[in-house]
Amino acid sequence: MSKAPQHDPAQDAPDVGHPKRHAVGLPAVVNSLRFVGGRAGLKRGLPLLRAINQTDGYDCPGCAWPEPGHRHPAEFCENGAKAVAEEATRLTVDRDFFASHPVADLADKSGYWLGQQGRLTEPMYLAEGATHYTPVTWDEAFARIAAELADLDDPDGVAFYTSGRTGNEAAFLYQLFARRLGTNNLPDCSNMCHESSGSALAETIGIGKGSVTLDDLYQADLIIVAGQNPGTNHPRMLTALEKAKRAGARIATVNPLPEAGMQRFKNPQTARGLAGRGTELTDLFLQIKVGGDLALFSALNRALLRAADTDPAVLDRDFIDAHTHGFDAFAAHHAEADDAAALADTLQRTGLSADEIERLLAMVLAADRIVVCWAMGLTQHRHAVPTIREIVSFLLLRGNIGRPGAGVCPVRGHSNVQGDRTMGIWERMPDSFLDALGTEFDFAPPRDHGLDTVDTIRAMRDGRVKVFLAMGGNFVSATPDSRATEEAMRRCRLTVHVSTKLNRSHAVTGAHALILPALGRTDIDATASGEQFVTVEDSMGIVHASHGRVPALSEHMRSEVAIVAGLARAVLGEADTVPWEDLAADYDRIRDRIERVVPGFADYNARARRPGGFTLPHAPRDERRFPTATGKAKFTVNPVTSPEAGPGRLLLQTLRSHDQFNTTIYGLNDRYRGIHHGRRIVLVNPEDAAELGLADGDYRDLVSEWTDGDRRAPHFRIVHYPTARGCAAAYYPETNVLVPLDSVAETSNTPTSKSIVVRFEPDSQPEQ
Ligand SMILES: Nc1nc2c(c(=O)[nH]1)N[C@H]1C(S)=C(S)[C@@H](COP(=O)(O)OP(=O)(O)OC[C@H]3O[C@@H](n4cnc5c(=O)[nH]c(N)nc54)[C@H](O)[C@@H]3O)O[C@H]1N2
Ligand SMILES: Nc1nc2c(c(=O)[nH]1)N[C@H]1C(S)=C(S)[C@@H](COP(=O)(O)OP(=O)(O)OC[C@H]3O[C@@H](n4cnc5c(=O)[nH]c(N)nc54)[C@H](O)[C@@H]3O)O[C@H]1N2
Ligand SMILES: [Mo]
Repeated sequence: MSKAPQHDPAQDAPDVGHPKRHAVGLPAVVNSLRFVGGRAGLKRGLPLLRAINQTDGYDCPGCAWPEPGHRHPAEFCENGAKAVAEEATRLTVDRDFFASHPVADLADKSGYWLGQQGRLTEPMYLAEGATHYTPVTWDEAFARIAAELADLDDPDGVAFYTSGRTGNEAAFLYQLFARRLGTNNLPDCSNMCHESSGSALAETIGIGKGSVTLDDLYQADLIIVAGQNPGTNHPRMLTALEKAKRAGARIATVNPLPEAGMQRFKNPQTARGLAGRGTELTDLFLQIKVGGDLALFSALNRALLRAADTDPAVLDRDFIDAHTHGFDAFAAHHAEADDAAALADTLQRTGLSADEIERLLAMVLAADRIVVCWAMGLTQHRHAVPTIREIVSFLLLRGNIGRPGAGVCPVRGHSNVQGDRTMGIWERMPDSFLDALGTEFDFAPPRDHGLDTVDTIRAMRDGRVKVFLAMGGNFVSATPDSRATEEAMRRCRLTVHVSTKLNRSHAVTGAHALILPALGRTDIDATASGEQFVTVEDSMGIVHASHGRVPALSEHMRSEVAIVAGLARAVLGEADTVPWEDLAADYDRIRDRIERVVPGFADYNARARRPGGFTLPHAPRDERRFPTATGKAKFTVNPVTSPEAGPGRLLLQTLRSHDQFNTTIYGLNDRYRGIHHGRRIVLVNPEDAAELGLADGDYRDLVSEWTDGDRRAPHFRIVHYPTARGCAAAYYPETNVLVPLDSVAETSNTPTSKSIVVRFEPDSQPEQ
C-alpha cells in the first residue's frame, strides 16, 4: 500500500508575514546568484547564467516565455536561474545512494528532499520484489523494456508520457517510436495544462496556439491578464508588460489574488527598476471569484452587443461579416438575456461590483487593440473550454484577432511544451500529420485516438495499460487524485522514467521499474559527429536552437535522443526500417525528417542556426485566415456557469509558490505572498475565516468533496489572506490528493485543479 510522504516538521511551521506589493528588484537578483552559486558552484554556474536565452546559448529550462529580438546580456529571471541551478547542481545520486536508500524510504521523503539529492547518473533497475534499485547497463535496461513490450497482446497496453522540457528532436523520435509500435497513447503534461486552450482555440480560430508576438503586446492599447501569475511563473513577461505600459497600453488584471508581480514591477535590467519605485503595471484589478471568468466575459460581450444597438461602430462589422461564422446565433443568445437578471447573476458569480465591470467595459471601448493573456487560472476548471471560447468571441466582436496589437495569448508553461505538440506528442494528432509521418517512414500509423493523462490513469487502474514510460516529468505527483494515481501506477507491470532528477515517481512504481538518466538543457550533448544542439518552440511559435554549456556529470548519462533511438532499436529490432542510429548520430538528420513531415519547417536546419531562429506560420495571425471547419472564425454560444461550494465550504485553487517549478521544489519560501519556511498553508479570506471559525495560525485538515466521497489532506496552517470571498488557495502538489480523478474540464479532460470544493476539519496529524 502506498504511504503518502511524511510531512517534515521543519517544513510545517511556516512564518507568515505580509504579502508584497511589488515584484523582482534587487532581492530577485541576489536570490538568483545565491541559488546558482549554492547549487551549481560559480565555476559551472556563472558561464551558465551568461548563456541563458542568448542566441548562441541555451533555452532556459524554466517557462516558455519568448525572448525579445534585442537581448539584454542578462536575459533571465530569478526563477530561470533557479531552474538552471537545480539542473546544473554538482551533487549526484549514484549507485551508493540507491544502495543506502531502500525504495520504501524514498517513498517517505518529501519531493523537496528528493530533488535536493542531485542529478541521476546511471541507469538503475528495481527488480520485482526487490527493496533497492541496482545499477544496470543501458543494453540491459532496453532489453527489459523490450521483453515487457513483447509480452503485451495489444500495443495500446503501453503509454508514453511526455513532460514539456523535451526538445523537438527527441520528441519527434519518441512519438515516431510509439506509433511504429502501433499506439497513439501519448499523454503529456499539456493534458493537465493548456489542453483547454488548445481545444477552444482549435475550434474557434482553427489553430490551438496563441496568435500574438511580443510586438503585439508592445502595440496593444489594452492587455487583459486573467488567471495568471507572471511575477512568479513568467517573470520576463513583466518586462514585456512594462514596455507595453510605457508605450501607452493599459492593463487589467483578473485574479482572485492580488499577485505582487502584477502590482508594481522593479525591472532588474534597469537602474530605475533596481533603485527606484518601479512601474505600476495594473490599471484595473478585478478580484474575481474562482471560476467567475465565463460570467465576466459573457457580461462584457452582452454589454458590447447592447452598446452596438446605439453605436454600430462598437463592433467591427466588416471583420465579422468577412471572417466569422455564427455571429447571429451568438447575438441572439445574448439578446435573450434579461439585463437586470443577467447583471445580478454576473455579480453573484464573479463577486465583482457593477461599477468594476463598467470600468473594464470603458477600457475595452477605449481600446482599439486588445490582447487577452491567460494561464492555469482559466484552463483548470470544468467550464474552462467555454470560458476561453467566450474570450475568443469577445476579441472577434471588435476584430481583435489577426491584426497588430491584438489577439489571444495563452501563456504556456514548460519551455518546450508547445514544440512537443508540434512534433506530434498528442494522443489525437490529425490525419494530415499521420499521413505525412506514414509516407516519410513507410508505415501505417495507428489511427484510433490514444489515451490522454487522465484516461491513462484510468487504464492503469483497470489493468489495460501495463507498461508506462515517461520522457521526463513526475507523473504521480503532477496528476490529480494522488492516492488513486499511485495505486494505478503500482498496478503496472513495468514503469520507466527518463529523468534528470530523483522524484516521487521513481519511488511509486510498477512491479519492476527503471530510471534512465538523461542529459538536460544545460548539458553539452556530443555524438560521434560532434556537438549537437536541440530546438525548442516558445509560447509565441518561435523555434530556435539551444546549445548545452556544461560537461555532463557522468559518462553514463545519455541524451534523450540517444535514449529513444537506442530503445526503439532494441524493441523494434534490426529489421526496422527507421535508421535510428543514423538519426541519433546527427540531429540535422532528424530535422531533415521533421521538415518533411511537419508544415512550417522548410529549411529547418539553416533557419534553426539563425540567431533567434524563426517563427512558425500562424494563419489567423499572419493572414486572417481561419482553418476551422467553415474556414471562418467561430462565434460560440456558452451558457454561463461557475463552480459553487455550498454553505460551510470554500472553492480551493491549487497553485505554485515562488520557490517551485511544478513538482520540483526549490525552496520553502513564497516571498511575494509573505510565506516562509513552509508549504502546508491554506490562504483564506479573513471574513470567510471568521464565519468558519478559522483563526490565523490554526491547523486544519482540508477535505474535498466529490460524488464518490471525500478526500483528505491533513495538517494545513490557516493563513488569513486577501483572496476573493468564498475562495481558498494552497500549493500544488501537496493538495493533488484532493483533486478527484473524474473532476475534469468538459472537452479537454483537464483536471479541475483550480476549483475544488473543500471543507475544513480538525487537524488529524498534529505535530508531536
Ligand atoms: N517559477 C515557475 N515558473 C513556472 C512554473 C512553476 O511552477 N514555477 N510552471 C510552469 C507551468 S507548467 C505553467 S502551466 C505555468 C503556470 O503559470 P500560472 O498559471 O501563472 O500558475 P499558477 O500558480 O497555477 O497560477 C494561477 C493563477 O491564476 C489565478 N487563478 C486561479 N483561479 C482563477 C480563476 O478562476 N480565475 C482567474 N481569473 N484567476 C484564477 C491564481 O490566483 C494564480 O494567480 O508556469 C510555468 N512557469
Ligand atoms: N493540483 C495541480 N496539479 C497540477 C497543476 C496545478 O496547477 N495544480 N499544474 C499542472 C501542469 S500546468 C503541469 S504542466 C503538470 C506538470 O507535470 P510534469 O511535467 O510531469 O512535472 P514536473 O514537475 O515539471 O516534472 C519534473 C521532473 O522532470 C524531470 N526533468 C526535468 N528536466 C528534464 C529533462 O530535461 N529531461 C528529462 N527527461 N527529465 C527532466 C525531473 O526528473 C523532474 O523531477 O502538472 C499539472 N498538475
Ligand atoms: Mo503547465
